Amino acid sequence: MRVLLIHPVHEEPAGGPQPFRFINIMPVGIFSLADVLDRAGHQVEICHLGLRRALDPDFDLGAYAAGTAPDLVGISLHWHPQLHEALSAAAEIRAALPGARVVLGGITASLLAEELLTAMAEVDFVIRGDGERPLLELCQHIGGGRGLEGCANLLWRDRDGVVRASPEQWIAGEADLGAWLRPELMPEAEQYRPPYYFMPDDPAGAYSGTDVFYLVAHRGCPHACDYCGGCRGAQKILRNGAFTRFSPESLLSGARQALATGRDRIYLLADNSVLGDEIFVELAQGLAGEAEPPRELHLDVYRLPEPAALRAVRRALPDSAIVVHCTPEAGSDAFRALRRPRELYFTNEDLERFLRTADRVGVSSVVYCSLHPAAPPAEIEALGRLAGEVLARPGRRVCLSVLDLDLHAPWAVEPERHGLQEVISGLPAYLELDRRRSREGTRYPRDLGYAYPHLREDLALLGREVDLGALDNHRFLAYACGL
Ligand code: B12
Ligand code: SF4
Repeated sequence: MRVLLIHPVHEEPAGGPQPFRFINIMPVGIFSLADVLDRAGHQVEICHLGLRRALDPDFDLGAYAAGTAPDLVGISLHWHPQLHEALSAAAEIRAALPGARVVLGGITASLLAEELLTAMAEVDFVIRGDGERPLLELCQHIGGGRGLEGCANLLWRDRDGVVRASPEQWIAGEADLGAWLRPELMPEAEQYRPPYYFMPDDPAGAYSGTDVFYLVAHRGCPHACDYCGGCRGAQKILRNGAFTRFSPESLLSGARQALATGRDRIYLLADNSVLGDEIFVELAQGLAGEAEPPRELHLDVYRLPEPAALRAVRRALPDSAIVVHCTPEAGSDAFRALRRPRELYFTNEDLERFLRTADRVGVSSVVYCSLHPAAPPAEIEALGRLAGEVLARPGRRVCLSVLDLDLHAPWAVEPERHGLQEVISGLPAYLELDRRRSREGTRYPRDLGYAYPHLREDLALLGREVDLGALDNHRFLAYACGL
């Protein structure tokens, strides 16, 4: 069977108020899906729609699909800013190739599955949660060898238009995973080295410019940070709350696959509050054995790691740049205690101690903060102060962002508890948010999905405290400049 897996990106048009491309990084699991299908004998191809269009401005998805004639088209809808493009892609496929079945997957598709199937005739199926075995079973169904009820994690419309869900919720274990990278299953893989955001002046060049390869040490999350749509509440729906850890060997094999294709900046995101700091040390020590270790190793930590772990990572890879990414979110200890769960909490003093250790050991750091919609002025000032203090020493960066309202995030589920008055919910509201953005650009205060009435004042305050030019969050700057 022929399967085409499509990754749509969010495009804010050139000439619009805030032209940029976003969601350029594919879900890390997409190669795993493709690999599992390939090993089962199916013909699979991954198509990164943004990259294809950047390489060939005349690329026509419908004509391409009609030419390659896939039996099944899988569209990744992991991040909600992909909604508009994902559904446009589904419509183009349906118009060009009415016989092909269209399945959506990823976090956003999973959380909006019933609504998507009810409202969108061009979507035949949604796979909720992990996709490896369910996609394989869906291929068997299309080939005539399996009933829909027998495909795990699947939702579909029956003849009367009623949405049905298969009874089995399947959760991937480590043994079920495919490869972290299969470049030969993606024709444009060589050029797939995308940055986070970029302006569309030179899309082809921008897509080829970054060699970061992402590894995630687990699936699932037991925590509940206020803004997070992948928190334990969402994980209950996605994976029945299961937490699956990947072994250091698996992560090392992913890193090796990336290094073998010249991607020499490895980024590991790991919940070290569950897995321990050893996960970072083990990867670094494993990479030390490589003929050409990575140029950079980025470690995205859930809680601040112990100094001994930092030193061990540094010792293992003396010639690589090591960058630790940590997330205090809030500027003050008191406000942080409201935003981050207890098990991930640390004080500003802890943070400063950690950053000084990192400075001493020769490890760079990136510190992430975000503006909370209901932050009182004192908290905004504290955030500015914290950013200023972090930036006072070389080798450190601050990433300051304004967050969208993500589906099933704690502050979307219980807005009042988080000081929010108006929040959007449901497919039509997210579609409208996404569509309006693509047409008009994002305009404060209401285009993030919730009311954020004080933003102008907040930004002015922040501008006084820190040099905005020193902050590296493209999107934040784009918003700020657009005011
Ligand atoms: C790791 C991570 C990242 C990493 C790596 C992401 C990646 N490449 O996958 C980095 C740091 C790059 C990242 C970036 C962002 N992230 Co993030 N990230 C996560 C995190 C913590 C874990 C994701 C994960 O482990 N997935 C599990 C992996 C192994 O599997 P998978 O890739 O999801 O794929 C499986 C299934 O989803 C499914 N599937 C996926 N696609 C498809 C397609 C088809 C057809 C099918 C059938 C199945 C299927 O099958 C796969 C295999 O089983 C989640 C929070 C959480 N706990 O879930 C947030 C999260 C996914 N991120 C989020 C956000 C908002 C972002 C950013 C937009 C942040 C920003 N403002 O910049 C960017 C987007 C960057 C981009 N795409 O260009 C949100 C998404 C909310 C939403 N509903 O839209 C989450 C939920 C956190 C939050 N803030 O709420 N992120
Ligand atoms: S932001 Fe918090 S809730 Fe979300 S994945 Fe990370 S630790 Fe889990």
